Amino acid sequence: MNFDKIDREARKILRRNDRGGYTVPTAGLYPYQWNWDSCFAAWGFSTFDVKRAWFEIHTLFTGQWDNGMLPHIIFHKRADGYFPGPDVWDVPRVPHTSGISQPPVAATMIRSIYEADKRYGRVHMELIYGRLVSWHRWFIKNRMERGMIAITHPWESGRDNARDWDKAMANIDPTGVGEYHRRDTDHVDPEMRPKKEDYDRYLKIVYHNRDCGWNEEKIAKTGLFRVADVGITFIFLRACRDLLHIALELDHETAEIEGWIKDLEAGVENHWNPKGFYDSVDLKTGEFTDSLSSASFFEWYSGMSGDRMLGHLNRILDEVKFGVPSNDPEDEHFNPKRYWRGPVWGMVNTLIGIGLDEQGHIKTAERLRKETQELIAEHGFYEYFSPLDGAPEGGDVFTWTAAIWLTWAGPHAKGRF
Ligand code: 2M8
Repeated sequence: MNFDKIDREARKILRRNDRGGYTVPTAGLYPYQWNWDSCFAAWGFSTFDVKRAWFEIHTLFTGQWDNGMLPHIIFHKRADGYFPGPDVWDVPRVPHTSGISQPPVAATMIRSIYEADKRYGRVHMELIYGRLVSWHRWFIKNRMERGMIAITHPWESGRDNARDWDKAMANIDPTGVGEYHRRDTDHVDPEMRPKKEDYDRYLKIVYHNRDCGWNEEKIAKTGLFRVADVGITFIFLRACRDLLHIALELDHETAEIEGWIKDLEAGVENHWNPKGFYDSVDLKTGEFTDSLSSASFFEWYSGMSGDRMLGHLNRILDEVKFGVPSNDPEDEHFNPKRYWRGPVWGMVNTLIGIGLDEQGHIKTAERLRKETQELIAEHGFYEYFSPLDGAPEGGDVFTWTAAIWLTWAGPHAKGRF
């Protein structure tokens, strides 16, 4: 295997998906700047072009709202081929954005980019710090419930059609969404994408929240979907720890962030499903979602050290050829092809693997890293892969897959933040 060639290919993909200051996840299927994809892109760039990495971050934050929210898509310039575009979201600001957020990996990635070159990064870190804090405050003010972080749309989780949302989605009546033309299935095999019944509900929630004027208080009272996402709680807890680290480094006040960390650490307990795993909670019904997804394995990445998910992780790794599937293979709805209901995602493995490594589970972390390396080296820089045979799925020439090759999965990667 010519790993140098694959390294070069990964760098080329980041350059190729660069639209002048921001990186698209992949041409065609996702032609705009996505929040967490962009953070992974910046982290990837930081391995060979730290200036470009910071540029990505600043461009992302041009989309930040006055209330601190960092949207999940920034529509810098009009592009064909994606639905729902800026007209559907109807957010009255420039650059146009969507009206919801995404997993807050930014503080963690930015810390790493800063550490790649502190001399160059110092002034950028100072500039971006306040913006990061205001995004974190937005989560605390609008989304924290019992120490867990709520999402108001499945797209905010980044795991769009995960099993976690099935019960909550079934409670939404999709009547009235009308006709629309999905563009994703023009690019990718429909078997690998969410179903129409999911899209109807995705749109119903967007229309409702848009009719609330994207007002978080109104959405909290009348919203159709409100689930405490175990993935976001873990990711946010980790991000708060990294934000604290940055605050100390820059000599800023830390009490507020320390308070958030304490509340989140307590909140993690509310994600513990007595059936024996970390789970999301439907805040409208108070019920656990009863689904064991890959997000439950962010336990270590979040900095919690209970090893409570270790048994399930070892079991699942033995049940599939390539870990970690986005859904438990023993679940009756497990589907190795359909998006977030079974396939393996390289960036998810990265977060899980880094957490495992940090907490001393070196062998398991290495196993996961090698499996991810093999997936990419054998099949290419795809969006996701089958956990059963590694078959490539979704979009090709994918930004975050290239980024994590350079930062974690590839043989020349540092393998940590
Ligand atoms: C997927 O989500 C978008 C909506 O945000 C979509 O399917 O249209 C998810 O995998 C999400 O996590 C990701 O950020 C995005 C772009 O890669 O695609």
